Amino acid sequence: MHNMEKELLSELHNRGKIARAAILTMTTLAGCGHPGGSMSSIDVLNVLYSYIKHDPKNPNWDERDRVIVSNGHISPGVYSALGLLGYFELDTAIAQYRKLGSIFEGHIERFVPGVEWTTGNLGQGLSAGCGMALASRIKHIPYQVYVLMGDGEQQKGMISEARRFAVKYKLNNLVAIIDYNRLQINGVISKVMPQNIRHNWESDGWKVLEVNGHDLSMIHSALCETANSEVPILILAHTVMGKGVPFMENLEKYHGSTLSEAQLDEALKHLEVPNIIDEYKKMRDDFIYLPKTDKPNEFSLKPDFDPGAAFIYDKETDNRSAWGNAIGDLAKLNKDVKMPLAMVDCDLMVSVKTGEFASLCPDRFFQSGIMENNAAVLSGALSTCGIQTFWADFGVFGTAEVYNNQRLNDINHTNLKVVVTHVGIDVGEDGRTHQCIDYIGLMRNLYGFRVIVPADPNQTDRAIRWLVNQPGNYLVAMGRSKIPLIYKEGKNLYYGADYCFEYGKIDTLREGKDACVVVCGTPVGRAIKAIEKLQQEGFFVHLAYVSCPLGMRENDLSQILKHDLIFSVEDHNVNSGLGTILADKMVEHSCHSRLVKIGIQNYPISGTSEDLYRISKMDTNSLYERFKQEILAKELVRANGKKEKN
Ligand SMILES: Cc1ncc(C[n+]2csc(CCOP(=O)(O)OP(=O)(O)O)c2C)c(N)n1
Repeated sequence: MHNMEKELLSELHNRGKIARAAILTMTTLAGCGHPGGSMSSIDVLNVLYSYIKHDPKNPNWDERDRVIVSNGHISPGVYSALGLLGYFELDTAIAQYRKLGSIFEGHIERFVPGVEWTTGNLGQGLSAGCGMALASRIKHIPYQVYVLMGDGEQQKGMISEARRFAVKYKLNNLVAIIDYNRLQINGVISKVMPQNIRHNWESDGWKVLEVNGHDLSMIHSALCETANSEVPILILAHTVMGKGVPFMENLEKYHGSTLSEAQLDEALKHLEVPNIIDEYKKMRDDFIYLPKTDKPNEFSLKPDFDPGAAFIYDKETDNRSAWGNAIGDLAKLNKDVKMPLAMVDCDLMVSVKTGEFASLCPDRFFQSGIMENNAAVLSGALSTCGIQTFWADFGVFGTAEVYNNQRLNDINHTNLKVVVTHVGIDVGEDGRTHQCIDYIGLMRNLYGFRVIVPADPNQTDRAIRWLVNQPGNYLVAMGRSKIPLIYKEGKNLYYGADYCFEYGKIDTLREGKDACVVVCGTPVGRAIKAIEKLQQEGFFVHLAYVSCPLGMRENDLSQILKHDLIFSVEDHNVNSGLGTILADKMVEHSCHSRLVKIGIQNYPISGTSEDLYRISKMDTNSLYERFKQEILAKELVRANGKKEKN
């Protein structure tokens, strides 16, 4: 038995009252928010923060224990607990809660000192916890990770992914806590969606401790018990929604509704805390909206890897092999560097070419199985802990399957490098579920993600060697097949030994004045052949390769927009890929040229890549014919115009 000292117990008892008063005041003041779960979990939060190793004056201390609050809607509870510890002024949080421009947003944000992970989409916090717990092991910095969740939240399937991952990797520095108040928005959890929480966790291999989540000593004892466990532990904390104010207790309506000012007065009397809402009102009025300075750099990596020497490919191969070779080489060269490289895989190691990395760095290769949502968030979280983290998967699974997880990574300013293969229609005969034709459109929605689509194995090699030293979130996309190497007209490799990757640079593969073809992705080889065929007939077409569709350099773009006939060629959804981005750019630049968007018009069918490009009219011959037809039509219009003038 671990007895809490009397003094601490009484301090925490008192803190519970003040925190509850703060929760109620800030939610009444804002007229919205989630007081019920905040009050059911505040005792757990207060005891937890009194127990862990942390320093409110140095919130980013490397050795601190991490607390992730997965049920981010209980922000009033989190702000109250952290404010009382001196992470910031509690009065400021109360006054500014949910006000435009304040850091004290409706759901907790990583900008708030003491908040480790922005949450709000339920179910994702345990995976982030897995990532941070792994980081402690990789970096040999001993700390504990605690993840608080709601009980309704347990309905999310993704939590079971994280549970299994934690057990597989023996993350005994990870402790989960559930605020078991038995209510969620629409009522009793057993009616909304029955579940056997204890059984679910135990059957996945977790040890479960049950406590009264309002008994401070009991919570403390349970936390002490987690210290030397062989397996990860769940503390199931039986709590009461709205605990501390009798007229609020056990009512689901207080999940998300606030008290009137009169009710607040009554509640504060019960809590024996003075009501100073008028002072807070004034402070709130005085807070003026200032555009929030997003601080991605604060969370950035400062990588300093040896990028090694380029591997030069002079024989046709696939981009994914070039990626696998490059990351293997980087792993070899950077074995003893301070910042580790890590790789996450989802049961596709052979296809996504991470085998060499896995055998070189078995302790930094993590197999998440067919649990992509978990993989996305855990690798995102890992990447925020000073670890250059790569996650390799098929295109559909690394983007569409986990879109919201990537969105959360983006919001959290992670440093994740997602490397996806089998994009576009170059996926073999797997059919439409596996044809990742929408990744550019999806990633374009995520303001911080950058996308790189290398043209050939040589550019892939150089892009990966460049990428290893970049902070921030990137998606690198490549197809499945062997593709032709890109040559200059003089037959030297375009991306040869003297080539360096530059993000945003548009590569001029061929010069010409009759039209401009802009390509992104695997069809580039076919486009080159089509243009060479036209050249033999005396048509000279400019060919630009866009490897960074979301970051095209303005200067390079102007070289494209000066043409009066522009084609976009890509094996992406024609409604959301490169062509659409180009169309936007043309409008922005008042460019009135004709744009012909060649892309994927509908979900394709199963077939070899060659067949699919043919039926999608992106084989060499179809491209040649389309280019020629448009050039001739343009010339005809011009000739007719001249005649009319004469
Ligand atoms: C993925 C996701 N789905 C739905 C919601 C909307 N939502 C917010 S809180 C909540 C209920 C959560 O219940 P519980 O975990 O028991 O929290 P408590 O009511 O105890 O605060 C729901 C459905 C959400 N935030 N995230």
